[in-house]
Parts: sequence; C-alpha cells; structure tokens
Amino acid sequence: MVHTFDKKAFKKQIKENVKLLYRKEFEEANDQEVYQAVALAVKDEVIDNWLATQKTMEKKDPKTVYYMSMEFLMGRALGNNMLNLCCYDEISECLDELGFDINAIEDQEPDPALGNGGLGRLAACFMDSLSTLGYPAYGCGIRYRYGMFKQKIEDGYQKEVPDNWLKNGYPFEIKRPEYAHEVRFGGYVRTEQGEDGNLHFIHEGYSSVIAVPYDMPIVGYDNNMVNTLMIWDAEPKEVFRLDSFDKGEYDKAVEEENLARNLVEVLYPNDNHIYGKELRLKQQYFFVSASLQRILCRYKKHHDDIRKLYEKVTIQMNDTHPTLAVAELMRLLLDEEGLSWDQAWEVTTKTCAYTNHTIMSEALEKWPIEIFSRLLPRVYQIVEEINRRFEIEIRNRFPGDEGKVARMGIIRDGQVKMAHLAIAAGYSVNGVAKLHTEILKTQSLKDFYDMYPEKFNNKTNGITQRRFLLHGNRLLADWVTDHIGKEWITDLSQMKKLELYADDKKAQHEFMNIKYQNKLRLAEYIKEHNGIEVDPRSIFDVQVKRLHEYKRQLLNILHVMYLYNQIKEHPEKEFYPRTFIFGAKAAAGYKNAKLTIKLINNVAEVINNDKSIEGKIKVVFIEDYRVSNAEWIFAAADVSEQISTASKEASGTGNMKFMLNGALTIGTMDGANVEMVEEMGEENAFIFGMSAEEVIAHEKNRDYNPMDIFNNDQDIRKVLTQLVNGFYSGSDSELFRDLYNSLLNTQCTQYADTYFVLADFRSYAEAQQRVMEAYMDETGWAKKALLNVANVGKFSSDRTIQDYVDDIWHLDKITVNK
Ligand code: 26V
Repeated sequence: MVHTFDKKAFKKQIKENVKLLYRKEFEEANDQEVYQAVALAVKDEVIDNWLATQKTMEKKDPKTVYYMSMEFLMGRALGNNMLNLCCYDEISECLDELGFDINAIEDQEPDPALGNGGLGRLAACFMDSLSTLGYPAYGCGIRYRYGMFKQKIEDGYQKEVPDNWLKNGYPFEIKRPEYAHEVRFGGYVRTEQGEDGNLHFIHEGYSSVIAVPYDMPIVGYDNNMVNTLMIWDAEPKEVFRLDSFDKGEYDKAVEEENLARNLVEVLYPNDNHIYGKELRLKQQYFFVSASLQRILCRYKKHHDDIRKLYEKVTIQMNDTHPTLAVAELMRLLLDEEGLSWDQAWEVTTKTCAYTNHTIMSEALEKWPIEIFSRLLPRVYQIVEEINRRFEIEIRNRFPGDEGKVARMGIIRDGQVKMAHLAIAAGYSVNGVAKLHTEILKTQSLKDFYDMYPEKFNNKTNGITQRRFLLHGNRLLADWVTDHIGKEWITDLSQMKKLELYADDKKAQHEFMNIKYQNKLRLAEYIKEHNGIEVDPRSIFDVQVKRLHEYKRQLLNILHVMYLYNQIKEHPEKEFYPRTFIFGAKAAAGYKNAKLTIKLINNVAEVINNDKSIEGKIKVVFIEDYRVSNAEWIFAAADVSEQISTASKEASGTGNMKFMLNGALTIGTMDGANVEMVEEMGEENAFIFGMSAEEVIAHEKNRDYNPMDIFNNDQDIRKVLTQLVNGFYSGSDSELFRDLYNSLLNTQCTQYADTYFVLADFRSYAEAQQRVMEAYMDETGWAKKALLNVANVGKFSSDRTIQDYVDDIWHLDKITVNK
C-alpha cells in the first residue's frame, strides 16, 4: 500500500487544534497541549476508517465476536495508532520540525490502565490482532474512573496512589449517549399469569442506573480496519423536580445517584484473589447487562429471529468475571424476547464461550447466595433453574455418583460457583497454554472434562509484535526489517528467516550493539528515576510482573542475597557483573507481597552501597511498572526471569515479550515456557526446577518438608538467617519474619513453603551459574538470542486469534476500503 501523508496539512491541523482546544497560539503551547492537539489530529485520521468499517459491517452483516472482559490494559494509544496508521515517522518528523520531541509528546498520555496484569493485557493484545487480521469485533468492558493504582516507593515500601487517568480528558474516546441502557439492581420478583397463559416475571422495587458507553477505536495495522472497544460508564437516571418528590422517592433518587457514582469508581486491584465484595458483583452485572442489551439491539436492527442470534454473535468470556452474561442473556431471551426455556437455552449455549486463566483456587469466583439473590433476584432464579437442570443431567450421565453432583453443582455450600456456570452453559472451555489446559482436564476441572470432553480446547496465549517490538524496540525492529523485510509485522512466523543469521558474526555483533543501545536507554531511565548508576555492560537480569508468591520474586531476591554472600566469601572467584531489575505491583492487602517489595529494596540498599564488591551486583526496583515502561524494559533485557512454581502460571505473556526482544529465559517448565522451549530449543534457554507433575505429586502426598533443606544446606541457611538477624533491616531484625516463616513455619500456612522456593533453590542457582558462563561467550550468547527471536513466531497474538477464529468463533474476515 502506498501512503500519501501530507505533512504540511498535518502541521497546520496541529496548530489549528491548539487554537481550537486552548485558544492559544501554537508557540505558547506546552507538551500536554501539543499532545492533545496531535491526538485529536490522529483521531481525525482514524475516524474515516472507523466510519468505513462500520459501513462495511452494516453492509456485509458478518458474524462478530464480543470479547467481554472486566479488564483491558490498553497502554498508550497515540504512538500505537500512529504506527498502525503507518504514519509514525511522518508525524514524528512534523513534530520535530515544529520543535517537539515525539517521545516527550507520547509521554504526556496517561497509560489507560484498566487492568491488573496478564489477563487485561491479553485482552488488549487480542483487540489489536482482531483489527489487524480484519475480524469484526467489539471489546466490552468498564470505564473505571480510576484504573490500576500508581505505585510510589517510599522508604522501600509500596504506596498506592490513585490513577486519575481522565484528569485532562482522554482524546481517543467518544461518548455514545444514544446507546445508553438501564441496568437494575435489587428489588423483588412478582409472577403474574399473562393473557397468553404464560407466567410473567415482573421485577419491582429495584434501583437502577443508566449505563452509557464510550467507544474507543482499535486501529488495525495498515488495513483501514477500526474495531470498537466499548467501555461503560454509569450515570444516575435523569432526576428533576427533586423537591416535589415524596420522601420515599427522594431517598431512592439519592440511593441511585450513589449507586451510579460508586459503581465504576475503581478497578479492583487484585490479581488472582477474590474477596467476594458486593460492589464487584455489581460491576460485573452492570457491564454484562449493558453490553448484552446493546448486542441484542444491534442484532435486532437487521434480524427478526432472535433464535438465530448465534449465527451473528459470539461472546467470549474472559475468565469467569463476565459469566453473569449466561444468566442475563437467558433473562433477556425469556422475559424480554418471550422465548421458551429450551429455546433460550439453545441460543445461550451456542453463543457463550469461556476462557480459564488460572488454576489458583483463591481466584475461582464464588458468590454467597445471600448477596447474589438480594442483588439480582431474577437472575438468581434463572441460575437456580440452570442448576436444577444441570444436576439432573449429571445424575443421568453418572447415576449414583452423588460425589460428582456435589463437586460440580453450580449452587453449593451457600455459594454460586461461577466457573461451573460458565462451563455448564458455554459451548467452549479453553485454557491458555498446553500445560495449563492439560492440568484443567486432568486435575482442576476433571469432572467437567469427563462430562463434556468436546467443550475443552487449548488456545496458547500470544502478544502483539506491533506494540512490543515495532513500537517498543525501534532499533531491533528496523534491523529485522533490513534483514527479512517487513512481513513480520503482520506475520510473525517470518522471523524464522533470521535463523540464517544466527551464526553470522556481523549480525551477532549488530544484535548485541542494539541490545547495548537499549540498555543505555534503560540505564538512563534508572538513573533518572532511582538515582542508581548501573553498568550497561553488566547482564540485565529482569523480573517484571505482578507480585505474587507463586511467581516467586522471593526466590530471585534470595538468590541475589546468596550471590552477594558468595562474592564476599570468595572475592577471588570470577564473576561477571549483573544488574538485577525488578518491577511489580502488589495487591494493597497482600502482606507477604508487599513485604517482598520492601525486602528487594532493602537488599538493593545494602548491596548497591557496598563499595567492596566493586559494583559486581546492582539491584534495582523500578517504580510503577506499567505498559509504557514495560516496552523499554523488554527491549533492554538480557535475561528473562520466568520462575513460577511449575503448574501455577497458566501461561505468562511477559515471557513471550522478552523472547521477542532477544532476552534469554531462565525459567521453570511452567505455562507457555514449555512451548517456548519447544520452539527455540532447550539449549537456548536455562531451565531448572521441579516439573508440574512433581509439584502436584508433592501437594497430593504432603511429603515436602523445607526444614530438611534448611538443615542440610548451609548457604541457604545463611541466607534465610539474614532475613531475621537484621542484616537487611538494621535495628528492626523482625521486619522480614513473616517471609522467613512463610518458608519454614508450618503454623503460618497449611504447610510451609507452599511454593517450593527452597526445593528449587539449588537448581535455580545452578541455572544462574550457567547464565553467567554463557554470557561470557559473547558470540554464543548472541546466537542464542537471535535464535530466540527467530523462533518467536508462534507467540504472536495474531496466531492465537486465528486459532480462536478457526476452532471457536468461526468468523469471516472483512475488507475495509477507504
Ligand atoms: C482475578 C481476580 C479475582 C477477583 C479480584 C480481581 C481479579 C482480577 C483478576 C483476576 C484474574 C487473575 C487471572 C489472571 O490474570 N491470569 C493470568 O492470565 C494471563 C493471560 O491468560 C496468563 O498469562 C497468566 O499466566 C495468568 O496468571
């Protein structure tokens, strides 16, 4: 495609926009104002394609996927949109000519952080791939007033600061009041015999809010396609003449106003742990009900037989968070559309599909019946009926197996089990990496697999190379394009062609040089933000991800403490300088996670200031790890830490972003690491630790005792003792007692060292030794790194989306012409 981009006109438009928005001459505008003006100009470019996409959709009437997710971790849009419109360089030149630096302008955009971690970022990558591949799609989510908190580090502790991302207005969203819908909570259900002889369910005494969607454009790469992310805001119903209301009505109006205000106030900042908060259930119902109403309206505009909904609509539920969609769709079909139960059930079970993202039992959603039935009385009736029929089905399939009925019931032990509902009603159940799907089938969801083997399938996760290489690592992206052409941008399997260069001395040298430039960029960032000088020639060893015990940041930092002891004890031993970089947010109420952050910072303080080790180790904790700084971090990494307890990390996606940027993995055989190693070859990674099978066996047999390791390994004993003797905490020697106890004390958790940190420690340390030795062989390292990049093809979210389309959604591509 040939792009004509009129730079002169664009510059004029930026100046016009500054005038229009701020009543200022361009020369007086600051970076934020220029950002807004540029964003508006880019939005203008997007709008024509957006309209054209809508027109094509109206005309072709294609089947469309609705990706329902409580979280979309989009990251900044400006640079991404510029790239996907193929006018990044032109706009960057325009700005340059106007005296502004594109990086500084992009930096003005808040990161829209409407997600916690992997699950939310996956949703964002999927949207990018859907548009780029030309598949009709909507994302459905919530427009949280406050997204993921900003993290400040004070005295080594995490402090959470509200993320007011809408402060300056968000230029890429469009409010769509014409698509508003009412969503009802509470009240009671009355039945009435209708004139048609059927029972009618009448919902009364409820409180309601108005759901108002904001649309955001999802720009495909170089194809004119723009899909829509619709995120819902809550507004109170129009209330006028407050004074003339009677007391009851007045109270109700106030209550509804509060409801609307609280509903979308903030994203729950937990990852992998539920607390059963009523407001969270309200959020779920709110966005699910609003989205379904919009979906049905859209469908009914051109179709009159609602029983064929599934021919045009498929709904993917991103984890169980949107599982109420199942019951709400039933409600709409039964109560509003007048279908029979069997008709409604057929439509629902042909429309909804479910993705599981974790086997961690703390994250499996269960709602107390009391809350559920009070908040959603009609929906609860429907879930009861689904459950009644489901239990009959189980008994028919497995006569006499009451154990199965008890384990699989949707309503059991005073709770509504959302995963069970999703599986009973979904036509597809998928895990997010091969190993994860196997564990679902043979362990955590075994009963369901026995009943519905045909529903289960795997969709290994992926990431978008457009954000995580083309945008985040321009130097490497250009280098790749110079060598193999630019097809990789939309077909990552092309990377395989780089294998030719793995042994090429010049290519190796150029690759290492690019990595060095990226390390310099990160070193400057660290200097500016942390005040720490790191040596760009040292090994950049990086662990960035949410903080969770199963991800084992603790194993990483204990190993750093061990290395430090080794250097002090054997200063003569050869040691290649290492910089250990961490970035992680901890859920606000997760004590051990927060304490681990404090430990990392205290270890950094001691080691970074010990002159005697001559800078052989530096430790850096990067504050406020988020999508925008992640792009730079991946680009600069030599070593990628993927060290979860085997079986616990469903997939991981950071692992793939590192691989794409030529960092070598030190990791366990967990999640997608297994498949990465299959692609790149085990000799190009550093694998260690127990296998998922071994971990699961120990959990079943309860035969693991970390005390044996503590007693028999003096290096480990020394490190652990340093946790409780004040070595890293000055006068407060008890500061890290809880971490110590979590590893050794059986009274604290069901069993000590739940995540097998000590069990894997030696094997990890040996793998780290191999890393260091491998790095000292520069050409050997470069070859491994190049082979990582060359074999990353499978891990594009374009491939993942194509798999979803082929096996689950069955969509056709559309072509959008300008
Ligand atoms: C669960 C909960 C529970 C209720 C409170 C808020 C909340 C927020 C998020 C979650 C989901 C946790 C599941 C999750 O993020 N899983 C991650 O999904 C990634 C994408 O599939 C995958 O790569 C990671 O391995 C997996 O941990």
